[in-house]
Amino acid sequence: MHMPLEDTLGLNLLAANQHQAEHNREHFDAWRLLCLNVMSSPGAGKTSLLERSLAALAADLQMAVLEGDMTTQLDAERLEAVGVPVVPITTGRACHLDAAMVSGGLKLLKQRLDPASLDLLWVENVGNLVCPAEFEVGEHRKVALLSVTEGDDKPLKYPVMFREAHCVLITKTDLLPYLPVGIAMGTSPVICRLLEPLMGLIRYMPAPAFIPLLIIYFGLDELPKVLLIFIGTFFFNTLMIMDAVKFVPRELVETARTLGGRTLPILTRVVAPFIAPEVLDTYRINMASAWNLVIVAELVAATEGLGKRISLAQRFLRTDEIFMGLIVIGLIGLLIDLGFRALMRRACSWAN
Ligand SMILES: Nc1nc2c(ncn2[C@@H]2O[C@H](COP(=O)(O)OP(=O)(O)OP(=O)(O)O)[C@@H](O)[C@H]2O)c(=O)[nH]1
Ligand SMILES: [Mg+2]
Repeated sequence: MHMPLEDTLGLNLLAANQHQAEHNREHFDAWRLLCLNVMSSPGAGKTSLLERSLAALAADLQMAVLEGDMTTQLDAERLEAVGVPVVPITTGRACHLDAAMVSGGLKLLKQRLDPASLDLLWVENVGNLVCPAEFEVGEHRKVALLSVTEGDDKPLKYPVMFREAHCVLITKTDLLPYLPVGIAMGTSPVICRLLEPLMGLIRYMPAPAFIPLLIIYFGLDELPKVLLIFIGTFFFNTLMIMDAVKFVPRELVETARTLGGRTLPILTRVVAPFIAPEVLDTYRINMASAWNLVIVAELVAATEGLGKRISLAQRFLRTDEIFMGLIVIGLIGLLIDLGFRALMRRACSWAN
């Protein structure tokens, strides 16, 4: 059910806030300063951005910060350490700064300096992707941060924030190389869209059609058969495993990362065990294709093997031998399948 803020809290609340925001804005304009409202989900890097920006701009601009936080003054202390005046605004239970709070912060700021001496006033809003977008504080520009670890679906899930923002900064891009490809594909439709068509294209090329090329390049030995099985199964397996990785709950990965897990241990101890049952099942299903491809290779070009025997039997119209060959092929396939099921039961007993 769609319940916009206006329906639940009433238009008056926003109207009163808007009125105060316009009032703040008049002050900002009178003081000829630029006010930026920096917003993001908790921990996306607002204070870090300010720490770096304040240090980099300090020589050219006079700046101050209104620092919104629900309970602590930790961020205010971090920014004070850069040598810029900071007024902490503790919002208590409110999940955003509103125009009245900013007006209160301005009064405290005025006790420390003349706002007309400022070029730039930063407002760090409370970490939240929803409420801060609804409440104007009189800012000239809204800046939204989105860190790569949050997932690229956030603009879809929190549209107001990203629609209202004049500028969106992608943060923590240094972490991108550490996101395993599979997880990146599972969480990022963009990366998925890049790789999936290539995989899909090769997957739809029938493996037996590669046999002439394999014979030309690698002869009639074992290697062309192994390569044929590889072509016929690798891409399908890869796509299935990617899908399995997509369903690894993000909370598991993020919890492991928060507890200090590095990429390789997370892959081997969180992702791998989670997808193991599905991967083994994919291998089991694909084993049938691999087995079929061995027989096809032997039918077309081999000096021995079950496929070769069937092909010889056809030449001499020995249908009984052909039936026998088919039954043996089926039985071997069934044994392999049962072997895989037994392996799954032992290796992933916890998943049953
Ligand atoms: N790797 C990496 N870590 C970052 C980056 N920016 C911030 N961090 C880290 O992310 C954590 C949160 O950063 P903050 O700057 O405190 O985030 P915030 O948005 O101010 O958080 P709240 O005020 O609590 O909403 C800190 O441990 C930072 O060191 C970045 O670009 N790369
Ligand atoms: Mg902060």
